[in-house]
Amino acid sequence: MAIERTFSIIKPDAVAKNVIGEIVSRFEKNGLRVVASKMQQLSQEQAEGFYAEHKERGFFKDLVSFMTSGPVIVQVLEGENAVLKNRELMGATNPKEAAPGTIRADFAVSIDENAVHGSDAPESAAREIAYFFSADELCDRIR
Ligand code: RTP
Ligand code: MG
Repeated sequence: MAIERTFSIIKPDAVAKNVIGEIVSRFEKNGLRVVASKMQQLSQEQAEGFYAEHKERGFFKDLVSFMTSGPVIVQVLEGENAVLKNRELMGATNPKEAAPGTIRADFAVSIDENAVHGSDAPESAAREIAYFFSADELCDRIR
């Protein structure tokens, strides 16, 4: 399996809970490496653009409002099978359905405030990374 990159957000609820380090530690302990990272307050336009695929859904307005309610950590993670690995570590979208030991099971309270985002495919990862990071903010592969 080739080395792959994925895009991650530590959402406002997890930042407010002061568990950034605990979440990053799970990435690191499971073979994912942080290759870009920044804290950012998303604007309404940024959040709407990021979640554009959901704009017709009933939860869109609440989702945008939540994602702009406080600062987030946006990150690029690198490792073998990084997209799938990150989704496994995150657990199901609804924390009530998330497997024990996953990030959402341990840190999320509801489907609306569910601690983390992770790209769902290599194609969305590339698009999402480019949405938040310029080329000079991305480190080359770290050995
Ligand atoms: P994400 O994109 O944030 O990593 O989450 P996901 O792939 O597991 O879920 P997705 O279907 O892409 O939905 C994006 C985010 O919208 C919120 N959501 N709310 N109330 C609802 O029924 C509902 N469904 C989705 C969640 O915060 C979800 O993470
Ligand atoms: Mg998604």
